[in-house]
Amino acid sequence: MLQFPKFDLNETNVFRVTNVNHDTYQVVSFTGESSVAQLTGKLYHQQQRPVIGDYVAGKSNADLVMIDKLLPRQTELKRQNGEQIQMFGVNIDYVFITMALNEDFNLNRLQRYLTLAYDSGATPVILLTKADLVAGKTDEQKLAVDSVTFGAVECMAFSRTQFDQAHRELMRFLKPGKTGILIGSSGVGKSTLLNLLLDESRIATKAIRDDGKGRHTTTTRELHYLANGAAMIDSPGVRSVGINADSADSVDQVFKRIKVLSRECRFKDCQHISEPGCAVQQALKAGALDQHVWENYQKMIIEAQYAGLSSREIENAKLQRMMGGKQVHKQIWKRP
Ligand SMILES: Nc1nc2c(ncn2[C@@H]2O[C@H](COP(=O)(O)OP(=O)(O)OP(=O)(O)O)[C@@H](O)[C@H]2O)c(=O)[nH]1
Ligand SMILES: [Mg+2]
Ligand SMILES: [Zn+2]
Repeated sequence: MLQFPKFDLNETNVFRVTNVNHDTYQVVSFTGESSVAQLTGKLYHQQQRPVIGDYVAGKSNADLVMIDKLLPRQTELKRQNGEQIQMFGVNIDYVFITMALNEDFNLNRLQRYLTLAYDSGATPVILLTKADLVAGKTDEQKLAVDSVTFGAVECMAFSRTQFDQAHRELMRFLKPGKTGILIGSSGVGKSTLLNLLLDESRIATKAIRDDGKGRHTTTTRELHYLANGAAMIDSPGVRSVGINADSADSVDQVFKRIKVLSRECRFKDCQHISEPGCAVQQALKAGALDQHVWENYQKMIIEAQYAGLSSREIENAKLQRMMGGKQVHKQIWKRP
């Protein structure tokens, strides 16, 4: 039996949304049984749509649940992208901000995640992963985190070899009826942690790329119930936190030098990855362009491109980028 909040309804008519795919939903009843669900015509014509973590009222009809009402939300984890609002999930108690201690470690980004979490009404918890990759530096990095949070946010560091400890620490929060969400960059180990809590490898994880970047293995948000009746939402790696759609231009302003450099590239549509005659790569090798400036530039461009898109559009854009990336590589290999 799952512990749903009390609503003024027969509990057999209350469901929780665990997955959203266009107009089709996956819901779970308080008995833990999951079904496919759709909206009734009446609800469909209203503006609001259920999102992951929502409690809804509906009637079970054969194998299909017809949702006719959205029930009040306790918390909403969202961000504003220009005019659009992107929902990460609702009715969340704990936002597990997941950040790896290696290249991913970034206090500015952490601060933006903390703002999102506080705005949502949920409690943030900071999970620092991959401690094994930064041996000896962990304590120093934890102090740096405390300087941002004034010590007011629980922060714990794990590594692959300390999964028992990670499990124990996370279960302190994930009591029956509680809901958490894992957010953070791609490849920081969100799905790895959730698998640990589910005691089985239900969710795909993938080794990160040689350049230390994640591969965007998780592409949809999904709510999973643990054996004890707590819930955890796994989400795809977040590209940006709070960057405005019109910042694509200002990014170019800040890094004007790179634009100037890229005019010298042999190919007009050079991606500056491994194309021959790439002026950006040459400048990097020669030390004329700082590797950090370059990495920040790439990140910000990608973030700015995704800003203003809905979560579905972002996922599509990500997929296209990944496929596009592969094609670029193939073309290069084919060149004599
Ligand atoms: N060295 C090390 N590797 C880890 C640790 N935790 C996870 N990994 C590895 O990091 C890689 C990425 O992990 P995932 O769990 O797929 O990352 P994710 O955050 O879910 O990534 P997306 O789904 O792309 O957002 C996997 O190869 C994991 O085995 C850790 O503590 N130390
Ligand atoms: Mg994942
Ligand atoms: Zn180039």
